[in-house]
Amino acid sequence: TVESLIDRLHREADADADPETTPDVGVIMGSDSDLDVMRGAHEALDELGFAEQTDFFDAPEARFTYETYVVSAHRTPDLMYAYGKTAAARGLDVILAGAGGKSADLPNMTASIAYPLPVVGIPVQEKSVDSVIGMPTGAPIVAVDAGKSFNAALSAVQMLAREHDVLEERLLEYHDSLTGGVARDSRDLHD
Ligand code: RP5
Repeated sequence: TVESLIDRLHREADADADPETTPDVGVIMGSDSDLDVMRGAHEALDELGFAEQTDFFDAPEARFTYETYVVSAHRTPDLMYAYGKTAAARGLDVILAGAGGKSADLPNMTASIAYPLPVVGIPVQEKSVDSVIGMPTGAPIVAVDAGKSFNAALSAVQMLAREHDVLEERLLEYHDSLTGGVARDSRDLHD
């Protein structure tokens, strides 16, 4: 039930767990129908060596991990509030939040609730863009264009990389792999 999920989040926040073992990135979305778009965030995180952590108290081998939750601003507002409020105490460093529809309120509400933890918002559809990015002055959100969850995850890793040199190296390697691809495409055009 939603109540038991909320209780669990609070227990995890109160556990004072070793930050090395807690998820670093929280991936949340308004509905499981957003998963197709949000999978891009998983792909980027996987690409950069993150592992999915399904049990808060049982970290996988990988040093950097992410967790995934479906949290609806409108169907489960109490869960959204609990997730945002406990995020920092649960050891998260950044949240990726995606939602669709014209009332895509999960990213912007979570950004306000979790402040000052950074939230990167992903409009799942074109019509969700205004809802995600339209924040009042003083209530910030970082946001990407519709559907760009892969880039949202890269932005999140850029934030973490200020603290972790190894992530900076992985981001540079990833960038090199792209430039290599462009160079190859260009060469192929001229062959
Ligand atoms: C939003 O409403 C969700 O983020 C989703 O994109 C959209 C539709 O949700 P479902 O009706 O498919 O569950 O809150």
